Amino acid sequence: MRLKAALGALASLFVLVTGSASATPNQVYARDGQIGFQQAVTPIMENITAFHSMVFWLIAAITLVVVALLAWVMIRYNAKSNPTAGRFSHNTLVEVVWTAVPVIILVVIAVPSFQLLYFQDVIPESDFTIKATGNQWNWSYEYPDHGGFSYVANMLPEEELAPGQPRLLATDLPVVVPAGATVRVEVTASDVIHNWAMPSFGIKMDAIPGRLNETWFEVGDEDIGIYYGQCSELCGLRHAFMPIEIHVVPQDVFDAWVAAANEDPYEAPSVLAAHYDATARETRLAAAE
Ligand SMILES: [Cu+2]
Repeated sequence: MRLKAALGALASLFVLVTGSASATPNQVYARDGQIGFQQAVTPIMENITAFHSMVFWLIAAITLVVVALLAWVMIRYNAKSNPTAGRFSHNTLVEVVWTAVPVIILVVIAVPSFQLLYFQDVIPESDFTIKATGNQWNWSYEYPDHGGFSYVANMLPEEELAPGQPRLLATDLPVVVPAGATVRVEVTASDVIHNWAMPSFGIKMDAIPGRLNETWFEVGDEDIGIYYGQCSELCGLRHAFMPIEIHVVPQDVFDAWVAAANEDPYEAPSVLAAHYDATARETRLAAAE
């Protein structure tokens, strides 16, 4: 925690010294050398992270107990320190304990595990729906509640990346959603099985031809930014090159983007670029004052 605060202070110092805040909004993807999950920005991912931490400490405790028992047996009961072995073969109390304790531990894990499973599975009342279709090898998206426009999102080749855009993760046409909205996602595929996965949202949903899977997410105002995911089901030659890019933007930017997308979805990203430019200018002005 203290390290995090120190790093935060260092980052703001850097901004002060160089006089420029980052022109691009918060971008979330796995960094080199990163340990642990990506930043959790939905209730589902926050719950997954908490559940993971709980199980992690349980595993750590069990491992320590087993190592201690092994060490005790090896030191105390080896042939040298215990030349005459005991002749008993049962101990009812020990047997009851080593049966009951694992059962209790499993129940302790199962209860929150099922809670989490149902929390992910039951879609709350949503504000709108997005349909994601996996194709060999890109994703197409449809906004049925916003006029029904649709588009195909392809990975940006390395030579077309703008400064700051991550390699193998950025797409030419991102998914755009407003902050604070509960979004239902319908996931399917047109050819083979793909998987629509977004680590920060806690989503990993199979995209299966002829079948409609659904999932949901909600990202709050405090987590406006750009999130990256990848197809997570081995789907063929270019499986590694069909990433998912989601922009969580303020409602007014989303509305402007929807209006533009209804005209021509392939021109709509210019609305986002204009928004980011304006935000960057405001940040620069604020820094200069
Ligand atoms: Cu795929």
